[in-house]
Amino acid sequence: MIDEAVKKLIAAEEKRQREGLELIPSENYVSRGVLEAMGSVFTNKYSEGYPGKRYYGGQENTDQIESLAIDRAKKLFKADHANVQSHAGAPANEAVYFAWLEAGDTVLAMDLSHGGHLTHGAPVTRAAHTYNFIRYKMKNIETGEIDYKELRNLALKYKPKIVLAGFSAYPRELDYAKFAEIGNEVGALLMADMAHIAGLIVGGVAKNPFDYGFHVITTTTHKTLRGPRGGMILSRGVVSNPLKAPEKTLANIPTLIDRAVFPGIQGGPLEHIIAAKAVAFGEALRPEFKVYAKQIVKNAKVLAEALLAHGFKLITGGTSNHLILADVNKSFGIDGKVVEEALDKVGLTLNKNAVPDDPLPPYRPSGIRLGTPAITTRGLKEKDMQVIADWMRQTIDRRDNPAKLKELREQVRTFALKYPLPSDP
Ligand code: DSN
Repeated sequence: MIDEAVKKLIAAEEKRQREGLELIPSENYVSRGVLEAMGSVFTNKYSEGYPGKRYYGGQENTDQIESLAIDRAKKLFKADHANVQSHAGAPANEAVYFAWLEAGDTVLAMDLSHGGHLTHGAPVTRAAHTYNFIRYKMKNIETGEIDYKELRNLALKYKPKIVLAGFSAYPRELDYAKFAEIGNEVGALLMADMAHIAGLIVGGVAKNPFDYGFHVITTTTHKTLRGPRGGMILSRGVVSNPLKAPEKTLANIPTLIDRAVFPGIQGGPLEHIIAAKAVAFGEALRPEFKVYAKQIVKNAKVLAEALLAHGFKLITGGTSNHLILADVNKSFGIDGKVVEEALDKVGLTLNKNAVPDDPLPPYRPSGIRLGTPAITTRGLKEKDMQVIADWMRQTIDRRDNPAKLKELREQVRTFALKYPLPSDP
């Protein structure tokens, strides 16, 4: 690498990742193979279109790499079709809206403060200016149960064109059969945003919405799936001819989605990222990945129990997946920003997060969100979760004592250094 300034920052970031424990539930550490593919000469290539139907020459290798990623993605999720060109999760969701909706159409999605995602219709997004988002919530934040009765009432009243199941801060499993029943009753497209739990689905520790009749799944590829930063759209149905605008019918979903991604909202695909997706999907197809996914969930359960024992009040009382949401305002009378910043000082990285119907503002919310995908990749097991919970409580209690924070920082560093990064040679 020639640029010394960039080299220095990459080294500093690698050191930060190595010497700390990554608890942000949407982050992970990729393999050497994924990193190498991302840094490959595929970054030099323009390849608008899809394998076999491109707008530029020289596609003999891009066609193969993209087809490989597509085939592996289909196998992983039992999908008929995969579009692996979405640059990230947000444009993947945007593409589905664009594929299926007309301006002003209604989407029924989870409320942001109850675990939904910004791209599920938060008023600040472009989608919210184009489409009409109606929000469902949990009935009971003690158990996390969604209010399915209210969801059905909303569906019958507003006749959404899309019923969207999915979340970025919800620690429980959704009842996809109920979603499907309600969505089918009003003739809606059943869309699942599985960005957080894609790896858990592949690992068999979370349900696959396709098994319940969902039509579309969007996901990121860099969270539990442990691939490069990117997005993907999976669907049921068959691609007819992506160069022609087909009718908006369920059978045409794959074609509509391909056209919505390109030329609808994106230009040239990132073939180096698609190459890295192919590598990650290959890794996820191996039996070891199932072991990894199971361990994520085991670790999360034990971490949740340890946090409860330390006085953290957890939204829904625990977790059934990889993520935990704690109301630190209710637990300790401080906001999530204070906790995030204190934990940063000792090398434990997580994010502040709103809790359901949060009385505090988003930049200083009541909660923190954490999870186990990245630390599980590092090799941490159940016994280590107790240690992390202890450190978290000590850090919160002693946050105004720089000497104690320094001592804790050293403990975390010494501990973290025992666990290599998967990209280490
Ligand atoms: N930013 C992602 C997350 O942290 O959950 C969602 O887009």
